[in-house]
Amino acid sequence: MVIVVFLSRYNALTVTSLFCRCKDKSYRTDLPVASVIICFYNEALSALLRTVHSVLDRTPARLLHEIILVDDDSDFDDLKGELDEYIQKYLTGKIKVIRNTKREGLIRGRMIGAAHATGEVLVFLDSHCEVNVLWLQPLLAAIREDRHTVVCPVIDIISADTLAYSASPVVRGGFNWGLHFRWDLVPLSELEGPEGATAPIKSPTMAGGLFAMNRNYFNELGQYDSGMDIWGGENLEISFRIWMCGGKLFIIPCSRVGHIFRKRRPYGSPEGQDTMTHNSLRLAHVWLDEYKEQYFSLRPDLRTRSYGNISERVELRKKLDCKSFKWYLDNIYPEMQVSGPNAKPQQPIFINRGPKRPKVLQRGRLYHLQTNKCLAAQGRPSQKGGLVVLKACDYGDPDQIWIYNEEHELILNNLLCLDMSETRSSDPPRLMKCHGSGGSQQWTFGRNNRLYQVSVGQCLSVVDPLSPRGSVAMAICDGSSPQQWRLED
Ligand code: UD2
Ligand code: MN
Repeated sequence: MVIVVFLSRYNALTVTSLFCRCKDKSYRTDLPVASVIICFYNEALSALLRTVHSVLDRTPARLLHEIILVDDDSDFDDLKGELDEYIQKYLTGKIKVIRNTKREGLIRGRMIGAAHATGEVLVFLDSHCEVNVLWLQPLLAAIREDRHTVVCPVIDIISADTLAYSASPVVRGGFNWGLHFRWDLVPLSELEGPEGATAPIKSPTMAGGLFAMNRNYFNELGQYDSGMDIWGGENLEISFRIWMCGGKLFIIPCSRVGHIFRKRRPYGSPEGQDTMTHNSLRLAHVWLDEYKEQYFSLRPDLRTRSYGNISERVELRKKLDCKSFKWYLDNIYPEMQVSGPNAKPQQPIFINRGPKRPKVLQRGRLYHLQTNKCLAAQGRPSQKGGLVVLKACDYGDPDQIWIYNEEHELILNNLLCLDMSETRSSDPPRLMKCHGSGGSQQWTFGRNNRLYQVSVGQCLSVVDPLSPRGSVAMAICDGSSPQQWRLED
C-alpha cells in the first residue's frame, strides 16, 4: 500500500517522523482479543466484503475473536442469501451475521452487535472501510494499559469515485455549537512528548464510526442512548460521557483505517425524521448543562422541541458521578469558544490570543492553476459574510492579497478570515471576522496543490472551471484540477 502525504509543512514534518517511527514500534503478544462489530444498512456488498476481508487479512488470527455483522433490515437482495453463501463458502468460522427484523439505526444496531459479542474488546467499524496493516495492535495495546481508555484509529480517505486509498492528515476531534463534529489540528504541545508524533493524541471527541473500547467498560459506561435513532449525535454523546465520567479518549496515530467518505448519505430515516436533531437535543439536555444555551441560541426553533424521555440517561450521569460540562470545556477542550454570559474575555480582532497577532508565514495571491485566476472577494473584501470567487488576477490590487499565518488562517487584505460554515457544511466558504480558535478558519496547503479545510476535512474546489461566475465550494479531496491552488508572492 502506498501511503501518500498531503500536508502543510507543519503536518508534513509530523507525519514524516510518524511513519519512520510507527514501523519501528513493537507490541506485546498478550493483547486482549477483539470482537469487530460492523452494522450495515443497504451497503454495497463489495464495500462490505472489502471491509471484512481487510480485517481477516490484516489482523493476527489470535487477536480476532469474531466479526459480528449486524444487518439493519437492509432491502438489498444480495445482502441476504448471497452474503450468507459467500461467508459459508469463503470466510472463516469467525463471522456471525445478525439480522434486525426492523430498522434500528446504527446506534441501537451497535448495541445489538455488542450484546452478542464475547471478546474482551469491542471494535466498531463502518461497513465501507479498509483496515491498514498493523491497525489493531496499537489500539489493543492502549486499552490493555488502561481499560478506561477508548481509542480511535486515524481515519484515512477512500475516494467514493475511484475507491483509491490515501492517507489523511493527523487531526483530532472537536465540535461546534451546532453540535456538529469537526476536525481540529493537533496542538503542537500534544506532539512534543518523548514519543513525538507516534504518541496517543488526546481527542475531545471522536468522529463516531471507528473505535475500540473494553467491552465491560462499554457496558459500565452505559453503551449508547437507546432513545437515539438511525444516525447522528451518538459520537458526541459518547465522547462527552467518556471524558466527563472518568475515561479517556485518544487517537492512535499508528493505527490507520480507510473509510469511504461519501458525498451524501445514501439513505434517509424511515419516516423522513431529522434524527441528527432529535439525537443532538437528547444529548444537549443530558450533558450540556447551562451550555445547552449555546446550541439553542443557534437553533432557537429547538427550544421547545420534544426529545422523548431522557430520565434513564440523566440517572446514568448521576450514577456514574460524572463531572460538569464546564469541567469538560475547561480541561479537555479549552480551545472551544463560548459566547454570552459564560464567555471568556474577548479581544477586538483575534479573540483567542489577545492583541498579539500570529506570525505571517506567507503573503500573496491565491492562484488557481487550472483557470489562471485568483481568489478574491465577490463584493467588498471588508464585507463580513461575503463570498469568495475567482477573478482575473490583478497584481497591483491589494484586495487580492492573502496572508497565511502560523495559525493556518487565510486573511484577505489584512481584514477578514476565510471561514467554512460549521453549521451548514454544504455552504461555500465566506469571509468572516478572524476568531483565532482554529476549526472553521484553519487551512493547510498540501500534496497536489490542495487547499485543505481542517474542520470539514475537505478541499477548496472550483465548482465549474468553465463558468465565468468563478464560484468555489468545499469538496472531498481528490487531487483533481479544480482543487489545485498556489499561494504566490
Ligand atoms: C459518521 C460515522 C458513523 C456515525 C455517524 C454519526 C465515521 C467514519 N463515521 O458518519 O459511524 O458515527 O457519523 O451517527 O466516523 N447504518 C445502519 N443503520 C442505519 C444507518 C446506518 O446500520 O439506519 C450503518 C451504515 O451502513 C454504516 C454505519 O452505520 O456502516 C455508519 O453510517 P454512515 O457511514 O452513513 O455514517 P457516516 O460515515 O456518514
Ligand atoms: Mn461511514
